[in-house]
Amino acid sequence: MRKINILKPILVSNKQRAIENRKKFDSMNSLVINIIASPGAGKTSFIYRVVEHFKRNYRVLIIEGDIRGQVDSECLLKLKVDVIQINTLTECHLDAFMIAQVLPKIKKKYDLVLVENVGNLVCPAEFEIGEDYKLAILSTPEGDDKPLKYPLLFHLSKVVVINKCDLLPYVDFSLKKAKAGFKKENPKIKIFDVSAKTGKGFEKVYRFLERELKVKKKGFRR
Ligand SMILES: Nc1nc2c(ncn2[C@@H]2O[C@H](COP(=O)(O)OP(=O)(O)OP(=O)(O)O)[C@@H](O)[C@H]2O)c(=O)[nH]1
Ligand SMILES: [Mg+2]
Repeated sequence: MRKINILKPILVSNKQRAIENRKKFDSMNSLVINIIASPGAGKTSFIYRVVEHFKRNYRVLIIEGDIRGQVDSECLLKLKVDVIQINTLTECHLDAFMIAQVLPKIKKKYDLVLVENVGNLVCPAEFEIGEDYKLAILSTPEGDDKPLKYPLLFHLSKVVVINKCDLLPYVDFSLKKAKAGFKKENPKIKIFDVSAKTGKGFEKVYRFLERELKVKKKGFRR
């Protein structure tokens, strides 16, 4: 039996499309963040807090990726910002072609585009979508060994958010061990410890994103 390696060409053509998407977002000076985590880690809860904070002074768009349904979009629409839903149906990640399909729906210039990828620690890391960077979320009940077991995401992410820190007293999760794992994969990674439930730790996230938005507004590529 002959084995045909199709993953490489798929990733190459995806990368080409991601570059085109990126040009479009850059032309609008939109900061695009690809948010990746396991199912239930707190992507929507994180986005909710970030949008609630920034929507007063910045134009925000959320692109919501789910296999099916629009549960998260319905929740985020309460924030009265624009939300575009993508249902991937059989795919466990967003890809650059899916983002390209919704680009014509983007009629306004947005300062911040937050993309909630499909809940998965593996496949979304492999497919660029035209983002400025990836932001990974790991929640404490998932365990502190995840950077060692799913290294690609943490290797490629500029930022990692450790969520559900309010649960630290109840779960076996060492912040020190997790952070060492992230740094091993990516010595430059920026780490935030938060609780999207209580809001603890978000002031630092807001300050970081505020700086990022200002840089992007001046038209610098990252
Ligand atoms: N205790 C605690 N619960 C949290 C926190 N953040 C989110 N949750 C809860 O965790 C569950 C999942 O949160 P979501 O924000 O929906 O997670 P998600 O990653 O968007 O999930 P999917 O979109 O289904 O992959 C919800 O019940 C949240 O209320 C947190 O910081 N602490
Ligand atoms: Mg969600």
